[in-house]
Amino acid sequence: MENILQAKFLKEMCQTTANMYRLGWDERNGGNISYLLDEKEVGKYLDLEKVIREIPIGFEAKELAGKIFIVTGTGKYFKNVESDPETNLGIVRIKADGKTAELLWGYKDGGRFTSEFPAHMMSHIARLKVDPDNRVVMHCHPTNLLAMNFVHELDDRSFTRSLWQMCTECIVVFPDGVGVLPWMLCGNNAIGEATANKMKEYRVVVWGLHGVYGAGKDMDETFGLIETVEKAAEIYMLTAHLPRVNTITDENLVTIAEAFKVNYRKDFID
Ligand code: 2HA
Ligand code: ZN
Repeated sequence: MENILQAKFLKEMCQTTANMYRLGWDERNGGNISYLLDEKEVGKYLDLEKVIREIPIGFEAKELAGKIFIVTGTGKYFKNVESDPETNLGIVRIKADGKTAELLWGYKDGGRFTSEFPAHMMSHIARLKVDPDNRVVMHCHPTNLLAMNFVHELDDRSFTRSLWQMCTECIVVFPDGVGVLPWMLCGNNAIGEATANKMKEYRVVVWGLHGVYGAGKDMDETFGLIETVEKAAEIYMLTAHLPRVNTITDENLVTIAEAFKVNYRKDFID
């Protein structure tokens, strides 16, 4: 067996959580990441027959039976993942019944996966139906995006338009737009179902007055997606209270979307 601390997926989890912490998106235990792994790849590092313990999931994730994820732990701080991955992360396999997860590695102090596991798993199910290459679901609390939630109406179309208008390349990075949920109680199946429902259409879902979910085919793409949304929100917050002299017009948006041949939400253009 090779040393799991050298595995690319483990290094990616460490680097990404450290980056997100550094950017101020994950204070205290804020945020969580789940990453769908390749069984053969995990098999290089772990005996897949050896289950440490079983953890109830709290809903039925039958569509994900047999799939293996590396997931941040509940109550754990992104700040600490890099220095102690085995306590702050876990590798779990969904059992055939869809109701239980088998712990293969990690959560060394007896911990378990993030309280947002239902939202993560339901989002994976929804995204895999749209894009079989989807691997990553990421949740965090980016500062400017959260600030924007307090001064902008929480509506998919108008929120997306405001973000697209803030940076020329936004419509290229998230042509599918941004879904927005109202404030909801977090950590339960209801917010998971609402998130997954938006994930049928969007790779970015704003949790009103809370944070954001992003999904993508790899860590860089998913991180870059949230980073771009947060950059746009930062420009919005830097300019919202000032007189607007110049603007990226709808005609500009269409011009760039067509030049880059992205399938943008035509119904979000005036
Ligand atoms: O796990 O961010 O939404 C901490 C959170 C919950
Ligand atoms: Zn959160």
